[in-house]
Amino acid sequence: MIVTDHNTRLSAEEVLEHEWFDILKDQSTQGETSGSSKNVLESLRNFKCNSELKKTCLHMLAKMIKRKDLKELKHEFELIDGSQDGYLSFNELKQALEKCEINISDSEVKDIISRSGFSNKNAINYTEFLVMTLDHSKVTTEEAVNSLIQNFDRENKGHITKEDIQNELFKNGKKLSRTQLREIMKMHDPSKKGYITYTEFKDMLFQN
Ligand SMILES: [Ca+2]
Repeated sequence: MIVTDHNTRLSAEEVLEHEWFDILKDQSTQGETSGSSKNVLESLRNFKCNSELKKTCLHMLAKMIKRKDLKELKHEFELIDGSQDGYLSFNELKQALEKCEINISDSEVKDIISRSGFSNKNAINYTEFLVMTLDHSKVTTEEAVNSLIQNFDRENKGHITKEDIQNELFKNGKKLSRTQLREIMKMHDPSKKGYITYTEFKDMLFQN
């Protein structure tokens, strides 16, 4: 194209046919043919969250993120979700891990799925995938956490009671048993005041 003589210069069509463009095309599709990124799969593998409250909060925070900021993770999810049904099944996950040469036993793959555990015990949905793979420090911004607190403390009491937690988790698809609720309070209200302060709530989200 930099040849000045128009008789010998390649036309735009000829340029597009040139092998140099084929190399570029190959590079741009390489990610797709080699499967999903190893670090995404490692994040799935390493995800642990013992608190049902924290897990639900991370779900709520993940839903607040703008779609355009999730392009890459959405693509990663689609690469693993071979059947394109919106769920990562045992087989799909195992296949993706094998493609990335991550050696993992069947029971560990099952364990990854059960740890995502929110809606479906046999597969991982997109929001669960986001919770497991997102950089939590980017999700738990001051602004997002304050807005989350407002969701829990709708009456603006200045703290969060177990009823607030029960109601909010229920709205987000999680029906807590009495034992689960007791465990949450035990974990996040260690001084047994009967409520969780904003500081305790933030500590829960900011700590790993
Ligand atoms: Ca699927």
